[in-house]
Amino acid sequence: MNPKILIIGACGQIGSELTYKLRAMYGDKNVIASDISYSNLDIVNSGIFEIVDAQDYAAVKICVEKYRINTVYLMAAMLSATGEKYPMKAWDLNMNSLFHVLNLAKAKFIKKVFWPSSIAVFGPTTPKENTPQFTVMEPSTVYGITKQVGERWCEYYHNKYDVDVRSLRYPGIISYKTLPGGGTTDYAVDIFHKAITDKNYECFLNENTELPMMFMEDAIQATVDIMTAEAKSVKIRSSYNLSAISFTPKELAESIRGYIPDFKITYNPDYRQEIADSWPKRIDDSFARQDWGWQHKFSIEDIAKEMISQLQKKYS
Ligand code: AKB
Repeated sequence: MNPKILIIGACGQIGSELTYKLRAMYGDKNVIASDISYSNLDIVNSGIFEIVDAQDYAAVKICVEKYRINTVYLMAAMLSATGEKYPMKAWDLNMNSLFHVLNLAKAKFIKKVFWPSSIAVFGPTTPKENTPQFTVMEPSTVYGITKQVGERWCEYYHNKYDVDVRSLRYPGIISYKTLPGGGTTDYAVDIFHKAITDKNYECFLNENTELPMMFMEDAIQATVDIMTAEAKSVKIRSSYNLSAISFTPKELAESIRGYIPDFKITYNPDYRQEIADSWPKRIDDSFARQDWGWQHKFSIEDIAKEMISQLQKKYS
């Protein structure tokens, strides 16, 4: 099957980089970017772009039919921190959009779906070290609840209706092209911008909060790998644990000081601390490594080097 792809939520942090990567792989005409607004002009101007509200089933279906789409990457979501401010909006967006895409696949309008889950599916009662693939999952955020429920529905649609849906539990993703928005792990991107512009950063998590993180290039590679793997290799149809590195704000600040020696960090934890405290520190992703060959490339040192050199160019 030659992929004809629709990316929903293409203006966001991961959606935008996925758009560039998939266009490089499959050609501009075969990758349609869409979002609810023109919030990222680089993406809007980079190829075919459609305004699509992920919560509007008819709008998604019209776009799928117009371009004869066979593969959907559903990247639209409200993340953990914003979700706590708008619980019902987070529930509606995260669940309605998933059902629309799963139902389009059930009705055979599309053949393959990618839907991101998150480390937010885990909660305070989950083991925090080497969190297993199959373990206690009692998420304490609305975002985490939507991701956990979404995983159950993905597996259900796969088992009952033969829907080819594939999913990853993303950790915090670090990138320089598009800013993240509304997440608890966003500090790990903001810190680089502020290190370059102000040499100073006030962190909303405390210094020893260890969380799983990953460089964007690794996250995109994992997404491409799972989507191009043979169907029989993708044995888990809820969502795969996915891991690269883990660090604390203090450790990240130390890496940044390797390039910006006078960088200073202060700590002023807010409501996001409780969210971070409910998540694992390190994830065991051996199923992803065994089933479809996942391997990460970027260490914390690689990330600091790449982020600083790219952002120095951007701000110069
Ligand atoms: C968030 O912080 O909400 C996201 C996530 C870990 O899914 N980056």
